[in-house]
Amino acid sequence: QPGRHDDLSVAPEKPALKRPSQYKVMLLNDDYTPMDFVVDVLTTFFGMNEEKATQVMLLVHTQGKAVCGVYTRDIAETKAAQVNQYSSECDHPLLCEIECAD
Ligand code: TYC
Repeated sequence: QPGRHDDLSVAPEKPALKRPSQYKVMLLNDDYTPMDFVVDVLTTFFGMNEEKATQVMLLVHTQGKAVCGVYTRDIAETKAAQVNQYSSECDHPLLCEIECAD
């Protein structure tokens, strides 16, 4: 019958589901936060091992910023907020921000 859902002669409907946008959590360089503290943040909040955390910390230190991880919006916002709150509680100026990845 014409108009049936599986009739290929009718235009396909727009898919109901879209892949959620991905967000990069970026760590920013500053002149005051100790390198050890940054490595500690990267292992604690982003599940990196010591070696990976040291690489990313040095990348931020030399380039100004670097990606710590890519997540859906809610998770990226939560990670950045947790890092910013922890740094502020420890009296370090370390900052995280999020950036849409797509
Ligand atoms: N630049 C800092 C220092 O020399 C180290 C640092 C690295 C700070 C990465 C922040 O996101 C950062 N102590």
